[in-house]
Amino acid sequence: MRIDIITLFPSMFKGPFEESIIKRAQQKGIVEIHLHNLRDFTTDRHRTVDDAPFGGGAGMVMKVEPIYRALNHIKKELKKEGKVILLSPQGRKLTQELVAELKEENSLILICGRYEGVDERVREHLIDKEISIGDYVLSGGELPAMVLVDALVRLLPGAVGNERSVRENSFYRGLLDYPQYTRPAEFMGWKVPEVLRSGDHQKIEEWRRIQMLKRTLQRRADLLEKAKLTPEERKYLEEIKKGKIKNL
Ligand code: 9WO
Repeated sequence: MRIDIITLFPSMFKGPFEESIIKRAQQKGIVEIHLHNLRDFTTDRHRTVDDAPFGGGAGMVMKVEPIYRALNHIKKELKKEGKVILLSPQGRKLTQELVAELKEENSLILICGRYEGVDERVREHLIDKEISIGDYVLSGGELPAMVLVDALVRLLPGAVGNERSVRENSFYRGLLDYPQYTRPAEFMGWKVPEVLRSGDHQKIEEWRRIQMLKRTLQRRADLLEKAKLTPEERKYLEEIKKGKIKNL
């Protein structure tokens, strides 16, 4: 997959993209990430990327022309059309489901906003999707773009060992993780649940399933409405709700 990112701050991406999984995925050729400085697509002497809003008001708005020129430049480099995505608080909420949809694309072009926002004509004419990572005010779309790339790269074949599949699968199905422990078995008198040290893999599997359901019910009951549960899990969930299962 090829990902092009249009930003006023390309160096913000250096740290996160040059470590760990994203770094390795690039080295392996699983993902090709190209950063583009929006300022390089201006034509005036002052390299202007923003201007005052029509109609007045405080703050500045990102101009449409440099974004248009950046997109044209990138599209010439691409063999196939790329999906153009604006990171914005007004977009569709990023979920694991949406990430899984995006991983099917050959090429994505991400636009990071700054200032008070972008000229509406960018939305009207230049983009295919608008994505938000959540409802909070940020300074720009760069961190959201990094979040999207991180979530996406993990799903590309070969980017992560297959060890991830079971647990991320549980998240994908709409459930929270089960509790995890590692050595030592006792620290400061705090013990690891006996069942995990029993070596009984069937019991352990059942315990984890119940923990996932209990946690999701207690902390994120909203997830259960959409969760894909097996008939057995539905039965467990009913028993948990009735208070029949006490093992948390
Ligand atoms: C400004 C504002 C003013 C009044 C009421 C609500 C408001 N929200 C914002 C706002 O979010 N402004 C953006 C901040 C303007 C463009 C730069 N900023 C930004 C945030 N770019 N991208 C994001 C973002 C946030 C979450 N997910 C994806 C992108």
